[in-house]
Amino acid sequence: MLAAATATLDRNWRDGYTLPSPNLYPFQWNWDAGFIALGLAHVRPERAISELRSVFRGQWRNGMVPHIVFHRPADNYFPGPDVWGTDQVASRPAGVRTSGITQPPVFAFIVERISSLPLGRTAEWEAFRREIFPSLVAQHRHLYRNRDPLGEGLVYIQHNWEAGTDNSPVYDAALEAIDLTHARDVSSLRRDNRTVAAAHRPTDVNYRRYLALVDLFDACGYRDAEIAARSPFLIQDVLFNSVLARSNLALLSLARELNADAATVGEIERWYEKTSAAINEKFWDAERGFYFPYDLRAGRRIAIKTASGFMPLFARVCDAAQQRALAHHLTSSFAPSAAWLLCPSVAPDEPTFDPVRYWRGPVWVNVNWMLHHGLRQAGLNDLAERVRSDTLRVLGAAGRWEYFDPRPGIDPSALGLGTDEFSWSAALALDFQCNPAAF
Ligand code: 9WN
Repeated sequence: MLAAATATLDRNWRDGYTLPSPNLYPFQWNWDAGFIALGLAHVRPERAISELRSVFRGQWRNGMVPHIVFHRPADNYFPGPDVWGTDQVASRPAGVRTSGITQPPVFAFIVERISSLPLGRTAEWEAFRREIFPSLVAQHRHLYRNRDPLGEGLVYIQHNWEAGTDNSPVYDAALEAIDLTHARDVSSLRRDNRTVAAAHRPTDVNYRRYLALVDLFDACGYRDAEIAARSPFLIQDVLFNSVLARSNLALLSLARELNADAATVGEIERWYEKTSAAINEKFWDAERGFYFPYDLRAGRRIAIKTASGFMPLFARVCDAAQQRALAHHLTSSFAPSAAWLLCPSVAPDEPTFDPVRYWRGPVWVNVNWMLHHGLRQAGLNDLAERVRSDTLRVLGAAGRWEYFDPRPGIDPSALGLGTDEFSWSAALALDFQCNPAAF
C-alpha cells in the first residue's frame, strides 16, 4: 500500500506540483494540493513545500486562492484558462493563469498536521511556516470580507465548483434556477465524460449551468459585490464553513506560535468564534438532528442529508447531544446495513442518491479523512476506526481511485469510480497509515 501510494504521487508529480490525475485533471487544484502536500510530507518531504508554494503562486492580490492554477497548458480539460476571462482582472497574480473561483480553505490545518511530522521539525519547515502565514491570513480575510454579506460569520460559495463536493444534490435547486435562455451549449467541449464513464460524471445540462455562472462572473469582472447582487447561486455550505472553522483554529495556533501581532491574533479569534457559533445557529436542524446548508438567495435550508453534514465534527463545534445525533445518522441512514462502506456522500435513503455518480452517493477519501478525525475528537472511537478501516480496505482492494461505490455485494476490486491513480486518495492513504495521531 505504501509503495503503491508513493508510486501514484510520483507518477502525478510535474516538476514542482502534483496533478490530481493526469488523464482527467491536468493542472494544479486548490484543496487537492493541500491533501497532496500532507501525503508528500510523509514520503517525499522535499516536495511538500514546493506543492504548497506552487498553489499559492496563483493567489490573487485580494487574497483569493483560485481553484485551478494553470501552470502549463494542456488540452484535455474543459474549461481551460481561456474560458475564465481572468487575464483581465486587476487582482490576478503576475506570471500564471488561474480560474476565478476558490475551494475549501484546507491549508492552515494541513500546515498544522504537517508540523507534527518529521518534516515539521526542520528549519526549512519553520521558515516556510513564517513565509506562508501572511498568505493564509489573506486567504481567510478575503473570504470574510467578500463572501459574508450579512456579517454572520458564514461565507457563501458562488459556484458548485467552489464546494469541492461539486455535484452534490444540495446544489440542484440553485442550479435549476439559472436562466439558460442565452447560455451556450458546452457539451461538445467537455473532455471529462470521454475520459471516464459518463455515468460517473455530471450531466450536459448541468455543465451548461456551470458555464453560465462562469460567464456571469466574467461579465461582473469577478467583483464579488456585483456577483452577490446578480447571481442566482449563493450557498452557505456546511463543509466549506466547517473547513474554514477548523483552519481558523489551526491559524490561531500558528499566529500564537509565530508571535503575530495582537490585532491579527484577535481577528482570527473572532473568525473562529463567529463561524463556530453560526454553524450551530444556521445549519443545525434540531428536529432532524443534522446539519444542512443554506441557500442565501432562496432564503431556506436545503434539507438533503449529505456527508458534509458531519463536517462540523471536524470543526469541533458539536456538543455531546449533537455528536450522538450525528453518530446515529452515520450508522442508520448512511449505512443501511453494516456491510455498506462508510461514508456515502449522500445518504442512501435520499431520493437523489446515486451510488456511482460523483458526489451523489460514492465514498471519497478526503471526506472520510476529515470524518475520521472529527469522530475521534468527539470520542466516537469505534466509528472513527470503522471509517478508517473501510477506507484503507477499499483502497487496498480496488486501488487509489477517485471515489468508490458504497454498496455491499460488489466485488471489492470493482468498487473504484471516476479516475484511477488519484493523488489525494494516495496521499491520505499515507496519512491514515503512517500517522496514527489524533487531529
Ligand atoms: C472541478 C480535482 C477536482 C476536485 C473536486 C472534484 C473535481 C473538478 C471537475 O475534481 O472537480 O473543479 O472537473 O469535476 O469535484 O473536488 O478538487 O480533483
